[in-house]
Amino acid sequence: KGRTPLIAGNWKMNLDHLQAVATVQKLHWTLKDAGHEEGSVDVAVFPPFTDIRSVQTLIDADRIPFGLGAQDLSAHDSGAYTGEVSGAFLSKLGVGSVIIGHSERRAYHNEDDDVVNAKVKAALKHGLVPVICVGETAEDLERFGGSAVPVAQLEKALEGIPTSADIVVAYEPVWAIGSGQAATPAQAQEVCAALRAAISRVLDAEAAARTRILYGGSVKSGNIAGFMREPDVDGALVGGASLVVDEFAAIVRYQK
Ligand code: G2H
Repeated sequence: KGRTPLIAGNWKMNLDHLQAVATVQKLHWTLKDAGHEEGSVDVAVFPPFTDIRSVQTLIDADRIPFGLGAQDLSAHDSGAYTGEVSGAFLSKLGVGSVIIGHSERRAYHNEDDDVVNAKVKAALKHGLVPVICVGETAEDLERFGGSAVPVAQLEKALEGIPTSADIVVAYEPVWAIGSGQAATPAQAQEVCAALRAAISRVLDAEAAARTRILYGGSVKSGNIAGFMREPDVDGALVGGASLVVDEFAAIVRYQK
């Protein structure tokens, strides 16, 4: 594929800053002890905001080769937005990427495609790689098939961004999230290929070829290899299974 695989752990609202430090340390040593080759697969963790400073300090001190991301950011740079966190603050803390438009934010915080587009622009402005989440509900799947809704969401998310933008896309069918019922590799491939075609249309062919598209939704060590064999699936966004170090390490080592 020519794209380095990316295994990303979305911790959601789990693990306080002390648990976060212990988890990252344990993950690092578990991978090292297993002889995991650094650089063969990119690993990134997305802890809650309150953990970020502690995790960044640890990663820096121990030279741990993990990417560090946030789970959301404000569309604004600063100002009277109580409770919001600016991308400027995140990048100052050494954060490299940020999840945008996760279905839980769309469902519980009314984030629509316009908000997602504004947040993607804010992330890029502050040097953060947006991990743009798209996906259809069970009802969408029934009515429109798998690809239509995620493709429309992605087209809107990418509106007005430069073709050179460094982005990641995560395809997460809502019906597969936290449900234990993952998509099949063939279903994931079909939608990821449609998403890559959308990137080519909205940005350009070069952007489509270099952008990593992840599958997310009940990924575990037992099903990761099947997804990774698909030509347009470049990695995974892992929720529940990222909280269990041995399980997440096994996902990172899916080639073994
Ligand atoms: C989908 C995924 C992580 P889980 O939300 O973004 O979670 O792996 O628990 O289905």
